[in-house]
Amino acid sequence: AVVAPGAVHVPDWLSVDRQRELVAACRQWAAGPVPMRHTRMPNGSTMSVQTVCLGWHWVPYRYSRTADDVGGGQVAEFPSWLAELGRDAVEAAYGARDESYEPDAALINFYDSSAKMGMHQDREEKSLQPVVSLSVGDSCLFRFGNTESRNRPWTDVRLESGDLFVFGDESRLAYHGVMKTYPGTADPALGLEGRLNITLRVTGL
Ligand code: MD5
Ligand code: FE
Repeated sequence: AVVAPGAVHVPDWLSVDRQRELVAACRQWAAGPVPMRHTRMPNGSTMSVQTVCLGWHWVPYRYSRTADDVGGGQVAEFPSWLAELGRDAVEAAYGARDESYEPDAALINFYDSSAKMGMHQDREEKSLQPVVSLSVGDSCLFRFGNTESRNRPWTDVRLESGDLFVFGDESRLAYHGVMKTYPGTADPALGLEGRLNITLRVTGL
């Protein structure tokens, strides 16, 4: 479904086997070299979501190669199979393959039953290439807003395990957030309590 120009929701895109593989990969990434953690905001608060990054480490509001907020370790490399999955995702959403799409950063977000993410834009990337978003585990209420402000109008979309969302073109700089998750809605076969979201980005750095 096209939610807005360049914003395409593809429900049930990942097979359960693929989702299980992603859960296993996220478990490994969460263990290090940089551990998954609650990102600290400039005002001293911490995000309710827990995050681990590949390729480039994100802290508000920049990317770095080392995780200076958690010991300065080297960020894990961005695997080539994940870039290939990103090209498959862009093709599924837009109907055309772009071999030049080369994501170089991934943010893996983990939502426990009370985690959410306020309305924000993703503007640290110097490239306006599309962002690929993959959801695994509990469903959530995702709010897709506009490019002007974090206020209305917005479209609420329930994202379920296996769903793909691609944000490009005019939607790349739209405000968006995760209002809540629906605890206990994950397929028991995933062995995951909570929600994982994997975003693939082109930093342009
Ligand atoms: C999530 N993650 O479910 C969301 C979904 C984040 C984040 O927002 O920054 O880690 S990704 C949705 C997204 C990404 C980039 C652009 C746009 C939406 N957009 O233009 O709407 O954890
Ligand atoms: Fe975002």
